[in-house]
Amino acid sequence: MRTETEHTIYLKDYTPSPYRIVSVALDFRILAEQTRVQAQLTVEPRETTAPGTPLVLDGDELNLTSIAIDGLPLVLSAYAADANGLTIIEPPLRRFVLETEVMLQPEGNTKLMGLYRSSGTWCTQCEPEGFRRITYYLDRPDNLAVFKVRMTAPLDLAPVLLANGNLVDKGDAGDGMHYAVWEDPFPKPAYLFALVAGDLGSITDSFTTASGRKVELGIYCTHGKEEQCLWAMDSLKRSMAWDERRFGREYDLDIFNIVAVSDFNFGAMENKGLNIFNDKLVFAKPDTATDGDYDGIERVIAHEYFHNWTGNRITCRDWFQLCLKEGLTVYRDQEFTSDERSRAVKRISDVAMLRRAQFPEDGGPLAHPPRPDQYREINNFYTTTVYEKGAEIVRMLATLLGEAGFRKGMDLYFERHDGEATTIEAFLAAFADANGVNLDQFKTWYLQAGTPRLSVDESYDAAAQTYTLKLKQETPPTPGQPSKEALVVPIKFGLLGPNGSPMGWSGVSGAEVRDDMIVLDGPSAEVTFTGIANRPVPSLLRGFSAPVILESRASQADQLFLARHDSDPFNRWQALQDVGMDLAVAAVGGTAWSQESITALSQAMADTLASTELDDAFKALALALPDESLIGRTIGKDIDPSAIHAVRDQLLKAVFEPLAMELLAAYRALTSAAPYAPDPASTGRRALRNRLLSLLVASEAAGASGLAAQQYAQASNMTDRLAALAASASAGTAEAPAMLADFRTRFGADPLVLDKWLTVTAAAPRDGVIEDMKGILDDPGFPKTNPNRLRALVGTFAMSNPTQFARADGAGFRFVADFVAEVDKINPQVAARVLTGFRIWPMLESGRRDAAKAALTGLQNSGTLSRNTGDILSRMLAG
Ligand code: B3K
Ligand code: ZN
Repeated sequence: MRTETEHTIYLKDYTPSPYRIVSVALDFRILAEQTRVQAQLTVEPRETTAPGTPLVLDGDELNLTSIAIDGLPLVLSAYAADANGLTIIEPPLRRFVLETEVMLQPEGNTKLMGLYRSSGTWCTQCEPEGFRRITYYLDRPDNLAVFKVRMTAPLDLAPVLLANGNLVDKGDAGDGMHYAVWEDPFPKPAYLFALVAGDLGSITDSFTTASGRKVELGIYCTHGKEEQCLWAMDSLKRSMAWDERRFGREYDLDIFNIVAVSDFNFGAMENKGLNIFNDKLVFAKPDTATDGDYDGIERVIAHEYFHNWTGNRITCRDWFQLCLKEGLTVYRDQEFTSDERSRAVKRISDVAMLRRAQFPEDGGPLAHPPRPDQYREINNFYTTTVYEKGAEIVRMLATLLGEAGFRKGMDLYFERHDGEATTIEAFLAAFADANGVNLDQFKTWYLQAGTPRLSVDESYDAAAQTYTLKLKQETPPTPGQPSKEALVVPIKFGLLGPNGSPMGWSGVSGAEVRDDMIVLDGPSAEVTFTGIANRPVPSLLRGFSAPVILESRASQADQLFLARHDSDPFNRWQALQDVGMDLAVAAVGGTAWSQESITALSQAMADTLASTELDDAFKALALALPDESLIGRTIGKDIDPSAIHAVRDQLLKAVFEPLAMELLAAYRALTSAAPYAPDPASTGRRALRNRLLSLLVASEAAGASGLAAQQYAQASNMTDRLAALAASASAGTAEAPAMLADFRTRFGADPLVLDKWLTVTAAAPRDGVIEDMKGILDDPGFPKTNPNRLRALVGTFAMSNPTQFARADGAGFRFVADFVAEVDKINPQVAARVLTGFRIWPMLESGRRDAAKAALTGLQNSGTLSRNTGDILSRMLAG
């Protein structure tokens, strides 16, 4: 395999730069064909910098057209410049101003990093290393500088000119051109730089901070979409208020702008005062956006806003520390959603997501610690391990320290490090110092990859009235980390008495036990409770208090007891999942289920549905069986996705078909004529109703497929319409093809809704889906440069259609590998991300494993790959 320049960066090699850039003045002259960028960088050597130390600036696909220091042009021998960097051989050993000029072609920038054009709008993406595609710079997060930006552009093409900070000047520049000058008073790393120039509509609002400062808020978008930005604006204002209430953090500039663009490599970007968003995370109206979309918008608007303190005011010293800002900010956005909506439902959804996305990463060839210690391509480390496992680590910190202790730590972190670029060590030190505790062992969570397995054995001694839990933790080896250390695992728990009420104890020994939490900090522990009059049923790892795989040998009877009685809603949900999982795993292994165990699970599902104490959103999550990939991973090796698919289908039928009458009655009772609103109660009602529909369809209950077709046709909002379509397509009902065709015609003109059609198409487990996808991709009108379209189709296929992606004949693997080779030439980030879908390959049965390996090897031999794709591919094959 040939890849672009191969080089590995190590955390241990971190050194501060010998020079600092303290202020930046940028002048952009934007024209239809090209953009000229003039930069004035005020540079200072450090006190320790030796005379003659060169200044080495980063560049990427740049071409230098002029260069001067303190106004004097440099002679050729004084510097070395190429597309990938600029070296000033012997800079002055004092403060000086370096002036450079480069010419950019944003129009042809399909990588969507640096300055590019999306539907005519000029916009930027700089994190992590995109600023070097705009000008030569110290493109590393520990260089903080103040930025002043002047933009000149044609008035007709770009009446709106935005950058970070505050607008300080604007006016006419002659010849149909106009200009604007923006200044950001907060020193920032270059990855937070942003500008936007385009012909955009907007909505405006304002927010008054707790200390009484008025902030002007704006959301910019394609003309005509303004009213679709109202939910995003509402989410922004609630986020601003929440961060004041919960963390005492106020916004710090007079302006906060968001711009929605249609070509974007991921969700959104937290540039200081000028967030840029993938439009799918801004636009919402009831007939084109689902409850899931509304939820995603609220969450990501909050996430990017919260970065203003956790990421921007305090940033990362180097990219190894990425989870310092990402894990922490995900934790903050999770807490926001929990406070705004249902904490239990949020927790269950987040854990389901962690298991679906992060556990397979942590258990496969791409496993890495939340804080990695080496990388070849940093873009490949914006992973669910860094984000979601990173958030779990922060959550454990909060669990161990308690809410007040956690807040003290956060306050000290802000107080100590505001305005700095810092590290995980500094973050942990703030919590340790604020609470007088030692977090040295806790830090291992950041350094060690792999999902720990926590096994539990229990025994009850009736004579002695003691109850003992034997706990053991073990983390399996991961690439580059053959042996693992014991972690600090907070295990929230409760003991349930015979009638389901909490059971107390008179004494406890064997491990640190605080009220409702066992803190396991060694490889194993034996915890004995005394004064226990009856054998209790243990509820362990309540609220999923640590990101581990809990292996308990609980009987089905105990699990169903927990499903009925546990006061912890997470474990009530978990118990039902576990019962379904045990039955599915046994059946795949050839052990047929007993009618008794099926009846017991059906009855528990029926009771859950009928409960007056549980809410609709919770019921929607509880009335489900574990998904196919989770069943596969629980089996752990020699997986045959088709066999799992078949078993899960049978299990669904066995459990839910007997309940068809109840499901249908509940479905009917949940019908509402109220106009669409995205509030938690209405969202929960729709979620449950649509869950019932999908259970009826999947279990092939009489009349169910017609009911879905009817819901599809009569739906008054996208949530209900898409749910009916997805249920029909995934079950392959007779009505599904016509519904799909109708959806395509009805919404084909709206790209974000077209993505939903692409997703449903790509996720269908039926034969023929690969041919259909080829047809779609080969259509000359299909936009191969748009990440949303590509991810909706091929990303969905590789990540969420195990039966077809991992087909025994290898056609799914070959299709994705060919796609990656082609798209890698256009947009390496999209290609590399889709390729990660292969991470399941080592777990597959041997025939499929060989087919996957052949496809990966074929890709390896297909020609030059980008560093992004080459890095994923080599780790995939080595692991
Ligand atoms: N910080 C950005 C992600 C940048 C991804 C670069 N490949 C958005 C976020 O996490 O908030
Ligand atoms: Zn983030």
